Amino acid sequence: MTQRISLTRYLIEKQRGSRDAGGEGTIPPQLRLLLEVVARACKSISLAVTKGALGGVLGAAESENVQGEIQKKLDIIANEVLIEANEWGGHLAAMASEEMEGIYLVPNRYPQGEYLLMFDPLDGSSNIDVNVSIGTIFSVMVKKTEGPGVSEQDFLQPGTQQVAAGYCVYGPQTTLVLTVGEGVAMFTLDREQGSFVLTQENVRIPEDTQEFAINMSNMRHWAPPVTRYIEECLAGKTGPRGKDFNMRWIASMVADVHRILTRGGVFMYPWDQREPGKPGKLRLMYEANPMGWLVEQAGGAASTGTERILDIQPSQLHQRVSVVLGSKNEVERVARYHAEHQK
Ligand code: P6P
Repeated sequence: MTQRISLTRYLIEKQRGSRDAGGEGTIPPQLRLLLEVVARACKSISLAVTKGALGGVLGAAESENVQGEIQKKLDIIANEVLIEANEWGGHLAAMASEEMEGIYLVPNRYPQGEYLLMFDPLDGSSNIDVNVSIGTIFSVMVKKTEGPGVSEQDFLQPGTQQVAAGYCVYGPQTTLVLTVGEGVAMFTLDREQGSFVLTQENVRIPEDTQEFAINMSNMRHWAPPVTRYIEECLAGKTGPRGKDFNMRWIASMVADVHRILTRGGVFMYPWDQREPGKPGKLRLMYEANPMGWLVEQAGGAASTGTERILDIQPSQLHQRVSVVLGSKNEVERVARYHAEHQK
């Protein structure tokens, strides 16, 4: 029987090889602790999600988040689980969440560390009450400024500055997907043992695909390059692409990205003219950046259509961005169509 490698062993072996220990690895002890704590929080969230109606956790809370979206009870529960799990460990300087307006400073009663943790505690909330996969997305950076103070400015670093990123998808399996800059690994939760077990390493996204993910109901609002790309996919074998395409849209970014990491594809939530002042619907810091890095680490690409997502210099914590990510050759084609249109 092949030996089972737990998340803990995976992280310790990376830490052992870390630069701190004279190795080439990339997981200093405090980062290993952070990732184990986040994984433990995801296990708790998975338990709450799995209970569904039996746990009295479905439905809307009586509140709105910073985005003006009605919060689901599970949104708030997941946010609280992540805050409570991480605030006392001494590894964090501060946290930021889709569900909170400002940053969350580590309380003075706890030691402060150097890491900045950003998360969407429960992405895909519209799917919670209809029992469709949802997930937690997280991104880790290092506070670069000296001294004890932490501000929102400390979080506003390009996605290239991430030191770890991942998500946990709560679906038929609960699977944690993680990168620390050395490729992408997947860990499946063994509920009997209560531990995440390594089930895939060196995840690779095929450079070509015949599957696209976009919310087609927005078609009349898209910019011309997006319309051109999708219409060519729909034209199939007899069209310019010379092959048929399939479509998927789960309306849960974590589930759509997990499918793309597993079998390829292209995911698009582009700018559209419904709210022309907004660059897109998805958030840069805790959705597009972590997912973009994971996809790049698996050999894919992540673009706004006109620039690499990870190169964007953020100006606001909750800023939105247009997202095209997945199979490299498809993302490059969409970017080419944008460039041709601009000419
Ligand atoms: P729409 C979920 O609310 C989310 O932020 C992403 O997870 C998902 O990809 C997208 O919005 C779905 O948006 O407009 O299709 O409901």
